[in-house]
Amino acid sequence: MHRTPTSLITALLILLLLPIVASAVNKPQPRIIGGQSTSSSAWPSATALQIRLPSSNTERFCAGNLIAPQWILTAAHCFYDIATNQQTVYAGDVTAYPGIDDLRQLSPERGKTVVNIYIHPQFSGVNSYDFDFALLELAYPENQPVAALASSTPDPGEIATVIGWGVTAVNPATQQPIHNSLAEQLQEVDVPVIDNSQCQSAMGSGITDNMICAGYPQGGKDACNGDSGGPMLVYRNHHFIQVGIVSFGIGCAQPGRYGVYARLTSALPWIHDLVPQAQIDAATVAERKLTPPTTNGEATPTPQAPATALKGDEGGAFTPRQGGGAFGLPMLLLLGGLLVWSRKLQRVA
Ligand code: 4AZ
Repeated sequence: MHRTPTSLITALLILLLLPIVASAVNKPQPRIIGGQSTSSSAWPSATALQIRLPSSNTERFCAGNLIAPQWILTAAHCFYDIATNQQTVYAGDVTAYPGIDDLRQLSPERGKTVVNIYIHPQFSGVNSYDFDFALLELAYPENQPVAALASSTPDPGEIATVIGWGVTAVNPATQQPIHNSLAEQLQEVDVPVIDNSQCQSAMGSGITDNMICAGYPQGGKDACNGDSGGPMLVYRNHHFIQVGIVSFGIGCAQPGRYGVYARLTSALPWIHDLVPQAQIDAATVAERKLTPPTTNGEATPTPQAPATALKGDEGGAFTPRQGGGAFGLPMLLLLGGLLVWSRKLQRVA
């Protein structure tokens, strides 16, 4: 009778166990503003924007989201000068990096040319941030998955996920953002949506119907400087869809203050006019994850198959937000089976 040597089975078991051990070691580390590292396989439409500020010849980073092959949705204030309240940044000053998650990988080959910046006609400027919407038109279409936009606004209490490369730490003494703590790896954070009248009590009467507030009364989780323009998303019908855009705040993650986001439903007619192919609540949306968020920010592993495979999905990896979730059970069953089998073989030998 043919026998499998025990050493071969041991080697096989080690090979199978390695990914489980590695995923435990590589668990995302919580940041001070309360987020965790994530990847472009989870958020394929996330876009980094490198913006040259012509007045000072310095740079600013914003985020954006690819909503059609040639269109990025972001915040209008990214292209404004705070001192003069004027648009000072134009298409030639912006390089877009769609589909990137690690800013250490910015390279000229990955940078995409922006040919037009459209600012929402009702944008009120950087003193009040009403209608903080901008659309960037790329020179060429991208073929990675695009995000869908929500046709309805999120409910107070609903958990929203926010992503970006902004500041990850605030100075505990001054509550000021620590500017050299910009993230290299894309970050995500889950925050509950706050009712607008409650937000006005905390943030003042400048909170308009075209804004959404989110955060915890005790602070600790928030978007911050550099996250501007990035998407706020909610999980509906097995997909994440965009409901807002990171806009402004009073400091970051402070108790009694909330992060403020541009409310996407206020801009849908304008977006539809410029980008008729933008997906609204689309079943084909490619922005998806294996696990929906829960109120404490931890994952509940409920794997979902993509509704439709899209161009660019071939061979794509969809990672669970925490290591091991979807991988665990089948692998444990397989390992158990192998152990029983190897014991049997040893007894026979
Ligand atoms: C900013 O300046 C910024 N805490 C974005 C979001 C928040 C604060 C500042 C919200 O990009």
